[in-house]
Amino acid sequence: MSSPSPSSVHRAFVALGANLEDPVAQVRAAATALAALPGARLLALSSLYRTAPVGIHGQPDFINAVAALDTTLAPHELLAELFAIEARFGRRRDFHHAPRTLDLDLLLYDDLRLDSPALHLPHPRMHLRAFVVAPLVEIAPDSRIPGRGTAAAWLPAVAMQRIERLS
Ligand code: PH2
Ligand code: MG
Ligand code: MG
Repeated sequence: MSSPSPSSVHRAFVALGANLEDPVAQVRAAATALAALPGARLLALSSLYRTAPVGIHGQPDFINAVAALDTTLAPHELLAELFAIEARFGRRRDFHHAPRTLDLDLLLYDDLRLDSPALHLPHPRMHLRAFVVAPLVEIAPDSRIPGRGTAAAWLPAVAMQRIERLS
């Protein structure tokens, strides 16, 4: 079988997160930036969620959401575009888990499993984070995480994490 042509369309899911400088506005503007990406089409954006920081202490709550995209970009090309948007939003990488104006994480790319130095697919911790699983299930109730079953099956495992859907 031949490999897929580079211009074929792929389904990607991206996590959006911010906890600095009007995070609701940051996440809304980031969704607009995703919609404007050449080579990608924004299919769906979840509700915005206010979430307790996971794995870090003493930081403000986050605003999180998940976006679904159709894209002709290859995984590393899409990742580069996400980093470019983060940079435009003033993201600084002062230290691991530093508070951020905007974090864009590539969660899923079709059913691809990939481990390269810069990119791991599916995102290795996505199934353990209510701030990813809940918005993902909202926009794609049947979505599957390669190697981990359905996203919805992970909801009970993350039920103790504080998350509030904004109206
Ligand atoms: N991102 C992290 C670590 N912890 N917690 C919440 N609630 N939301 C995030 O986006 C988040 C986090 C690393 O990127
Ligand atoms: Mg992240
Ligand atoms: Mg990130």
